[in-house]
This record gives sequence, structure tokens and C-alpha cells, in this order.
Amino acid sequence: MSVLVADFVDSVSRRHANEPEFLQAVMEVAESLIPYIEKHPVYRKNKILERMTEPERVVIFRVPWINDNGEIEINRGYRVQMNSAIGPYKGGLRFHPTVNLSILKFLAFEQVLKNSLTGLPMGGAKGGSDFDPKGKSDREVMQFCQSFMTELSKYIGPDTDVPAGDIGVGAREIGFLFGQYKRLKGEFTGVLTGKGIEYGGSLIRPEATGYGLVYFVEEMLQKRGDSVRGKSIVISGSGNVSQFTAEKCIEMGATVLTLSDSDGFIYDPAGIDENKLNFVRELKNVRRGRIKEYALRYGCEYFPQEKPWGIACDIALPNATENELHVEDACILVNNGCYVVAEGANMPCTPQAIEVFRNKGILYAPGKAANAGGVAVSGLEMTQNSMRYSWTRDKVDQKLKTIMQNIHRSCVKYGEEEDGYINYQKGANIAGFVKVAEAMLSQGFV
Ligand code: NDP
Ligand code: 2IT
Repeated sequence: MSVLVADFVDSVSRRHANEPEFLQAVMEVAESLIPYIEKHPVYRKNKILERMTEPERVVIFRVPWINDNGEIEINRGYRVQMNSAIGPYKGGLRFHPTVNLSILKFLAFEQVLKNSLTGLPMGGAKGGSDFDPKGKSDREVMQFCQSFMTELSKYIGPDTDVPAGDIGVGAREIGFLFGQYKRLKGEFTGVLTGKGIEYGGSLIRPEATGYGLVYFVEEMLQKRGDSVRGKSIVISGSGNVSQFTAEKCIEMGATVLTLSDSDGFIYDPAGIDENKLNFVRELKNVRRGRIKEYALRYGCEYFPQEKPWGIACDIALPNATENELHVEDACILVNNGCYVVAEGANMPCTPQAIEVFRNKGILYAPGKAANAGGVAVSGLEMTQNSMRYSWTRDKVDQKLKTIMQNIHRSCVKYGEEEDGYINYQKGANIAGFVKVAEAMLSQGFV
């Protein structure tokens, strides 16, 4: 380990003790960046990486609300404003009982590099709450969202910080949050993305993360003269990202074998088709039920409390949550013939799992590149809001495809190794870093 790496690891571990997910994300990036920084002393001298790992601002607040039994409930709300060097803060809100500062700092840090990779002018942020929307009535979710926004509204705005969805925050929650912001400020502005199409949302935003992921995988395969068509695909999760990933995979002629939720996974060897996917949409987005029902409905196997990585496939797409694919899972996937892994979720593969993929020469795409389509179309939603105009579905989809191709190109530029292997992780980290670092250098010590 070089002195620079040792010093950095030591200082960052002390400053952010007890924040394992944040440290994991920072170490993963530092591993590819530090050798690059050593060759570019200006970044070292100006302590760019040290500054990038310290949030510009963190807001933590109380969120009181009243449940359907008339009892007072208290949750904690957060917004981590990580970096505004290249644009207003931008990034999703997560509502999940596991939310804490470490998780939001890791997500905000990843968001900075991801947003840079899109080529659009967006800084990085993340926020959310330990509120669990599961099992809550629509009225309770609305009450919570209104209370959350009453405080958050002091720190966001269309030119300062523009939140969006993430786990547990979809169209319903964005609607309630937007309504409260508008009421508090008396302004109709593009302060959130992922809005409904009727009130300033962009076509293709709901689809964008999943579609973008499949466009990215197609780029990786085409570079080898291969294609998604005809491939068998294992997907985890069954929320926004997974549903539209499955939709695009089916459309492109691949076979989707699995979906999951936090209780287990279903394995449908016949493949999930468009009709079955409609059932999943209704189950998950309307009835808010469990994926187990799919197995009962279509007579396939359900594996309670298990992840889908034991199912043989060509391509694995971890799309649920962080650290959901471990080293043992990576070994099983590779032994069963899987040769492409692309992250729809943020940091779903552990560092040891990624090492297995790298050692075995598997095509591996990190989330900050592969799932950047979601925030990219959020950026396009901001553009349309500023223009007070809406583009067609085809126009946004075409722009999304071009952005994913550009991200792929940037990863290859910085990630191609001497033996021809493309280290997408290194490529994404360096390409994302350079633009932010150059902007920070121009702006002085802020
Ligand atoms: P959703 O809330 O729509 O769906 C989340 C899915 O993941 C559900 O199936 C959920 O199961 C499952 N899940 C969540 N937490 C866990 C857990 N701890 N263990 C096992 N399963 C879990 O979220 P999204 O689809 O929007 O997000 C999925 C991932 O994609 C996240 O990592 C998010 O950060 C990332 N992402 C999302 C983007 C977006 O635009 N929405 C953009 C880029 C990345 P259950 O229903 O049981 O909770
Ligand atoms: O992780 C992510 O990139 C998101 N949840 C989307 C963020 C956004 O602002 O659209």
C-alpha cells in the first residue's frame, strides 16, 4: 500500500467511524482513484478526494405524524448534500426502516460520480427516512410525506437541490411530496423529478433506470460482438428498477427467470412474459403484495428467504439493494456459467464478490454507470421543466440510449487494461471523478 493510500484510508476511517456502508463505497472508489491521483499531483495537492468524501452539508430532522389509530409517530428525516461542484444537488429519497446516515452518505457519494458520468449538470445528494411505507394506508403515507416535506422544503429548490425517488419512494410519494412543497412555497417549480406526467413529469422517467441498465448491458455485449437477445437473465428485486429491466429484457428477446422481494424469490423456468409482468405490476404497485403470490398464480417455485443467485444464467442483474450479492453468490454464478453482472441497485455486490468477477474476467458493471439512466432522465425532466415543455417518449428514450452509450464509452476510455479486459469499475470511478475534480479546482477551496 502506498503512503498516500495508507494515509487516506487511516484518515477516512477515523473521520467516518461507525459508517460501514459509506466507508465501503469510499474505499471501492479510492482503490481505483488513488493510482490515478498519484499520476496527477494537482488533485493530491488540492485534496480533492479528501474534500469529496466530506459532505458539503447534512440536514437531520424530526418527522412527527399521526397514524390511523390517532397515535403520534416519530421518524427521522435526512438530506445529505454531498457535492455541488457541477450543478445543483440531485439524488433520490429512500423510505426504508434500514435508512441511516451511513447508508445515505454512501448513496450520496455514489450519486456525485454517477451524475457526473451522465454528462448532465447535476451535483450529488441523497435523503430519506427510516419510515416504512409497507403496511401503511395511503392516508398515513400522505401525512408522513407532508410532515417530511414541511421540514425538507427549507433546504431544497429547483436551482439548489432536486430530490427524486428511490426505495420506498415512487409515484405516490413524489405526488404527496410535490403537493406539499407547492402549498408551502406557493410555487409550481421542478423541485422534484419522477413527477406524474400530468404535472410536469417526463415520459420514460419511470422506465429509465431499468431500460438504461439493459442498454448498458447491450453496449458491453456488443463490444464483444454479442447481444442480450437469447440470453437467460436472473434479476433480484421486483420494484421500479426490476420491473422495467424485465420489460426491456423481454422486449429485446431475452428470458427473465427470476424476481424477488425481501421475503424470497420466484423462479419461472418458462420465462416471465409481458402478461406475467403485468401481474407483477398490479401485485407490487397497486395491491402492494408479496412476490410469493406470483408462484401461486403461475405454479412455479418460490424460495423463501433466499436470493436468486443459485439459478444458472448468462446475465445477473442485482436490482434490489446494497450488499445483496456476496462472494459465495459470485462463485456460484460464475461456476454456473454467468458471464455478465450489471448493477441496477446501488452497491449490491460486496467488494469480495467484485474481486471474483474481476479475477474470472466476467463483464462487471458498477451501479454508478449501469443504473445512471434513472438520474439521467431526471436531468432531462429538469431540462423540460425549465423549458416549460415536454418531449415525446421516443425523443427521451433516444436521449437515454445515447447517454448510456456515452457512459459506456467513458468507462472503456479509462478502464481498458493492457490485456484488453475492460475494468468498468475503474473506468466509471475515474471518468466520474475527473469532471467533478476539474470543476472543484476551478472554484477554489469551497
Ligand atoms: P423499489 O422500492 O421500487 O423496489 C425495491 C425492491 O428491492 C423491492 O422488491 C424490495 O422488496 C427489494 N428490497 C428493498 N430492500 C431490500 C432488502 N433490504 N433486502 C431484500 N430486498 C430488498 O425501489 P427501486 O426499484 O427504485 O430501487 C431498487 C434499487 O435500485 C435500490 O438500490 C436503488 O437505490 C437503486 N436505484 C434506483 C433508481 C430509481 O430510479 N428508482 C435509480 C438508480 C438506482 P420489498 O418490497 O420486500 O421491500
Ligand atoms: O440512485 C439513483 O440514482 C436514484 N435513486 C435516482 C435519483 C434521481 O435523482 O433521479
